[in-house]
Amino acid sequence: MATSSYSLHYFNYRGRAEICRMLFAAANVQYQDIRIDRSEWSRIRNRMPGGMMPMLEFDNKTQYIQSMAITRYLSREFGFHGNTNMEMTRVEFISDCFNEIMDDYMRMYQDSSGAIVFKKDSDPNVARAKTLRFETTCERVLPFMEETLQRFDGGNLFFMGEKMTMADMMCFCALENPMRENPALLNCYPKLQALRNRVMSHHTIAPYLTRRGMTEF
Ligand SMILES: N[C@@H](CCC(=O)N[C@@H](CS)C(=O)NCC(=O)O)C(=O)O
Repeated sequence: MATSSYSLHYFNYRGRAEICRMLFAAANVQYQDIRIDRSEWSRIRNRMPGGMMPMLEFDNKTQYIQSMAITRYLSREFGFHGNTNMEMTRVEFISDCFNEIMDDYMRMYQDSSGAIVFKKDSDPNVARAKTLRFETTCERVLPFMEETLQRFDGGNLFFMGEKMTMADMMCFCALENPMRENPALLNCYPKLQALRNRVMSHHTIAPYLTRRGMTEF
């Protein structure tokens, strides 16, 4: 188990940082959850590696960015990854599939420079093109994920069987906002729907979901 002290830097949103917060909760590991106000961001951006967040800082010295790199790191540290190279590849391809949905969802709320503005583009053609891209990704990824889950012991457990991994938590996080916008999104994917319920009621995640503050994104 890691002995580092961690601070996670992101906006006051769930967004791309929520998977990391869930991993900390699932592992019961303390960290500083630093939430940057949008009004402070232009002042801080130049000091942030790569000018983006989330960023995970270790022991007040080492700083890493890229949400999925951080997610994989925490999953390996805390035991929410696979045990073998093959298992890890399964966990990662599933997580990356859900991250594609996350990427295309977030893109709908970014401006032309890539900055997150948390509203859809004012040009309806641009907004429509981004929405179409997001919907196309969902139509491609979700049936494949349903099938991937089902092929493993009938899909009535987690993606890796008895043990919850980052892949299951990504299924929960990446679909949180899309499902708030379209509650019927998983109607054709009962195994994924049930999996999300298993994540939500997991003994480490349920108390976290109750105590976390809900944000729009
Ligand atoms: N691929 C990166 C994307 C990171 C990213 O786009 N972060 C956004 C917030 S979700 C950001 O920091 N944007 C800077 C800005 O809005 O100016 C990751 O997964 O971490």
